[in-house]
Amino acid sequence: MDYANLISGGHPQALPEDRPLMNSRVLGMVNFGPVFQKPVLEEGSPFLSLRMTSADEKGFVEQWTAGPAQASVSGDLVYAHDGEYLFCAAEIPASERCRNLTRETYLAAFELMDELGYPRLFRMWNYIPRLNEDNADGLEIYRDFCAGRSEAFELYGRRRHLPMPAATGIGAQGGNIAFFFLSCRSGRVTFLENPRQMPAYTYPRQYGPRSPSFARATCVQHDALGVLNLYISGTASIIGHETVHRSDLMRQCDVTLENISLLIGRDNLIRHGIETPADLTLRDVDFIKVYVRHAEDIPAVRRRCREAFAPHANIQFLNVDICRSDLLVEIEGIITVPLRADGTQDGAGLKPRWLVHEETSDQ
Ligand code: 3EB
Repeated sequence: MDYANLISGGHPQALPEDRPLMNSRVLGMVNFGPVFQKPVLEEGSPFLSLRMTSADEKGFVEQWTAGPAQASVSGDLVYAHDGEYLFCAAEIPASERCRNLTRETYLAAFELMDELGYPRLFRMWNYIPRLNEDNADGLEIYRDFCAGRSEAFELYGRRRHLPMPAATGIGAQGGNIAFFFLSCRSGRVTFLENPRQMPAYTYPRQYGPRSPSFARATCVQHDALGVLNLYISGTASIIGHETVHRSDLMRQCDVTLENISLLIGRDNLIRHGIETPADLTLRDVDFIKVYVRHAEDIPAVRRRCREAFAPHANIQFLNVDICRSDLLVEIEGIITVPLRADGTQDGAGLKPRWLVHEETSDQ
């Protein structure tokens, strides 16, 4: 795989829809770079390129690998699955109002999960250019997106119970709206809320016609594996349903980090029926993405995050808009917890690999 070419915006060809490829171990790849490209199959694996950096930064590639996977394209959906996990990426084509296409694309994705037999949706990422700008009706694009997404969950929920997954809904520096998600077949999936945050799907009307559809985290366990994975949603400086410390960057960082600590702390895990051998803290979080609204804030946020997280943790900082215009920073991550007393495990569960381009490595 020629990552340099991918990162710099090469033009991989989509494969014909009727020729699924077998035996790649790559479930999906997402480029966080300067060029948007809708999802395609690239060397037999789903590949989505997001415009999340400026032209002179080169970003990183997030790679999800699993068992031998089968990949295909269905309409706007590009996906791969390995018998336990499904990775699926989609673009939502540009329009004056995104509600309807968001609903339809989400519904198509839910149907795919069901048809292929991976109904346990546990993590979604949504990238929304011009997030805080108004659409043709004067409705903020993020709120318009939330309306379509919420309708999809509601409509689908009438047919089959579909709990809301951990998610990120974040800005992008260009391109179209795009998302990707992970679902599984047999893993035990638990959705977590934060004791000091109102569930986002019950936010009051003041934040838009329909609330955001996501849980604060998802725990995925495969009993035979000896590990569990905790996928932490984008987390911000929100207490109850209110933004706190409106124009204070460092305080917003602190509240965000506290929110994550409370979410993954022993009391909250026990409240959700999850037991881990040791207490989880910020030092256990990896694959951390820190979204920062103003580029000039990145050095200060980086310093604070480097103190809070473990020295070996993978962290990337991305300069994009955040879904409330008063939020300055948002943080997400993944935890892998060994469960057996003897420390043995038969795999690491599903976590990504990051292929980081030198220019933007965080050293
Ligand atoms: C919040 O807590 C901050 O719309 O999918 C965080 C994570 C946020 C996911 C989404 C939004 C989303 O409300 C924003």
